[in-house]
Amino acid sequence: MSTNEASQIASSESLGDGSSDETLWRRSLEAVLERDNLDLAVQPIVDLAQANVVGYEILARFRGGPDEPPNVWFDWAEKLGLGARLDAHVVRRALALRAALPPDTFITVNVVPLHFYDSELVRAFQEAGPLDGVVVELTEHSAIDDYESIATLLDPLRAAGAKIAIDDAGSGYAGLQWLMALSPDLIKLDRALIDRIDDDEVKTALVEMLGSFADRLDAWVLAEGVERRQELDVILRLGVPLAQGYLLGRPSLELWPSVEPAIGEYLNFRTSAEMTGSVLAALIESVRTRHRDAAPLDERCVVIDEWGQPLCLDLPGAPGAKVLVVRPDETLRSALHRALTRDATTRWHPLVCVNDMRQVIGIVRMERLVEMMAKDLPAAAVSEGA
Ligand code: G
Ligand code: MN
Repeated sequence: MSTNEASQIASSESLGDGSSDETLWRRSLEAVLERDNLDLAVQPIVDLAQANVVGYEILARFRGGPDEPPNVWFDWAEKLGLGARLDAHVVRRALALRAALPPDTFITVNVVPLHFYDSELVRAFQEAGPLDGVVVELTEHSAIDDYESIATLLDPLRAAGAKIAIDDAGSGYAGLQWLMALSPDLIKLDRALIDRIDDDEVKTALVEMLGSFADRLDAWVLAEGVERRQELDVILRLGVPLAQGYLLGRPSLELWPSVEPAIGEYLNFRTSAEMTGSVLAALIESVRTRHRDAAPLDERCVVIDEWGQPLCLDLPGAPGAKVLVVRPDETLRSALHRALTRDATTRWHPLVCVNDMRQVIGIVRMERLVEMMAKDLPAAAVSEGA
């Protein structure tokens, strides 16, 4: 090596222009494409009303290269011009899983819509024959100028039986224009929209809006990234039919993962309460509990005895507050009446909902009760006051 070459290498390294990174990534991606250095993880998609798995998102997990998360691999593939080939490869592998798919379930596969301009990806779908039970998730990371022509490229897939989903809806690039051009069959609400939705009325309103938008398009809505029970409670209250996330089931290398048992049980309980026509049941939100001998928590919680029965309520600024107990089958009117006849200091405290054994199921907040009551008023009563 001449001193000139050596100094060039040294300077390119010190400038950090990434050319050595580039070589490493190119080699690793080629190993995926040529030697199939790839595992598929599968994450359950849950029908909340039935508490069962109706589909599975297929997710790529890369082997034997840089220890980076899958999105970094996909970004590098894009940067090196291998994006469409990588999508095609994962799609081929995913479609082959259909042979073992449990009855009456679907799979979803992720693709970048612009890659449909590449014949390699088109071929991966063409060669798979009928596409019933396949949902194609369109994942966009950059702006698209021509929505209509991409929609046209999807027609053959739809004709072969595939359904189309918009991934990460409500985030940066998956806007309303895209939704309108595509008329998707499924709208997957971005994780960011679900994260802490229980504390955020704006996110709640957005999910409600996307839900009614989906109704108009005759599409299903799916909440992604459900990690906490409180988030699940909100999407149940909003009537979102499908959900996915760590709470319901993590991506698994073992086929085919089922719903997290405790959550399945909880969903069954919620559904059976709703089947009996209980309005109150739909308003229940999860709450932390603590045994009376345990140290106070730094958030709202119900203090319970050894039977799981409520003793009092620790609220911010009001520890040890008296509880008002309700059953899921109590009428809205009765619960509201009993709540409002409490003394002024506790009148607006949440109610504690219990099961037949008087164990805590959750709480019902007063604002939800009032909101639901207002919805039940005849239109005349509402407009009269306006
Ligand atoms: O963009 P898309 O929604 O396809 O992203 C899927 C990724 O999200 C996968 O890598 C999966 O592991 C991850 N994921 C799935 N469920 C959850 C969740 O509940 N929380 C978080 N943070 N990530 C999740
Ligand atoms: Mn996805």
